Amino acid sequence: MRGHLIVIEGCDRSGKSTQCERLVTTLQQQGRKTQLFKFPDRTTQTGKMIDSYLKQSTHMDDHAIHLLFSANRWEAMSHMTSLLEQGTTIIVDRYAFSGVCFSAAKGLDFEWCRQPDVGLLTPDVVMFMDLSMDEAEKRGGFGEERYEKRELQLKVRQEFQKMMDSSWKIIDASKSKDQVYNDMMAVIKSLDSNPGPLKQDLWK
Ligand code: DGP
Repeated sequence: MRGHLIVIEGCDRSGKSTQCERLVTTLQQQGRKTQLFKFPDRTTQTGKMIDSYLKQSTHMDDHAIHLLFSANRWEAMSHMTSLLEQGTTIIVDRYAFSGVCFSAAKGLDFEWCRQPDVGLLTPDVVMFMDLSMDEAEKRGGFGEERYEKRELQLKVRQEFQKMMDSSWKIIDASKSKDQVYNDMMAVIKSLDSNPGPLKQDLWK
């Protein structure tokens, strides 16, 4: 039986990466083959270019960097497909939804932003970690990276709200770490244990 593809989305500072790591550890301890993927994956060639852009050491046209973020996702698809088909569950820390919302928040056309990611693997579930901007800022504020600014993050939040549909699971990320973790585990437990064929038809 194939593994589940579980996508975790949210604005910066919502606790995504911490929770993703804990979920992967728990699932592995429960004896379930599980792997974490994170986008952007800063270790690949495209990822290194993205990293340098985010750290503000290089400038790039907004469209060009969007295509690079998308390429960074595409280059992981065959590896992800074979893992899922071999029964490994994958937790993904950010996916194409972040891609569209960040670039649209910068002013690029929403439909244009979706196009390069059309045909990616379709997740079995998307969890959105919801946190108000005030709460996010209380958690130590934003750092030095290019997108870590209040005004842009507010726009990203609005774009996420436009994009989400009734299939998304909204997680209240203002709760305690343990409560958030329990809510996310409950979503994972509720997934169909026999998820049917893998689909590579995002947004088709
Ligand atoms: P992280 O390593 O999770 O902090 O993500 C780095 C930043 O990149 C974060 O602010 C969100 C942003 N981001 C992720 N994917 C995309 C994308 O496809 N396009 C754009 N423009 N930004 C993205």
